[in-house]
Amino acid sequence: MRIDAVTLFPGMIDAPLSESIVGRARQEGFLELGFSNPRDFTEDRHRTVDDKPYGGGTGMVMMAEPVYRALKKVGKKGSYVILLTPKGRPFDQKLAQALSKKKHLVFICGHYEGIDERITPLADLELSIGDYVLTGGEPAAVAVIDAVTRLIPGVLRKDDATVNETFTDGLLEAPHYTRPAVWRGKKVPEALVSGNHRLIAEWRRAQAEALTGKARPDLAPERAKPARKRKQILD
Ligand code: 6GU
Repeated sequence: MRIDAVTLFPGMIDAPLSESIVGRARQEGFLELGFSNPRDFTEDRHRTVDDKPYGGGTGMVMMAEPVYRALKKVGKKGSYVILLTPKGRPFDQKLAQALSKKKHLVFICGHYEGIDERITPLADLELSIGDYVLTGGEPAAVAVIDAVTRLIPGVLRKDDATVNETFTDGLLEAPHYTRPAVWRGKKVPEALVSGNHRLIAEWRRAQAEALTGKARPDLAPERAKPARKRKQILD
């Protein structure tokens, strides 16, 4: 897959995505990551990319033309263009899966108070990573690119590493343990050291349902809801 980011701060995306699994995916050619900087498409002496908002107010707004030119430079016919904004659709695992099947993604990262609204219609999707405000779209692009890249076939050494994980079946994952079997007096749960694969699978399923019902009842399937919540629905 190829991904391009339209950003004034390519280093905020390039550096974190040069480490660990995504860094390796780039080196091995599973992901080609490119950048297009609106500042490189300005023509004035100061390379101006932002201006005061019409109607007044605080902060600066990114000007449409440099962003437009930076986008034109990387956008092709089949590109899927994503505008990162806290006003966008909330990102989730389902969307990560859908995006991992695209050939070319282009992320437009706003900074300052945002981008001139006339850029919005150029995007196929407005996307947010949650209900809080970041200084710009760059950290959001990192999160989305990370979540998408690990779903590209071949990126994770064990293909089934994404089959049973958190959110894939709508549940949080069961807890994990590694050696030693007893650490500072705390034992690993009996089922996990039993060697009985059916028992282990049942234990993990039960843990996942209990944990989801407790920590995230909003995303829990009905069987994972705490008893009190289930009753409320019947009341
Ligand atoms: Cl995509 N951008 C900004 N600036 N803030 C955010 C966000 C995006 N998603 C959540 N908060």
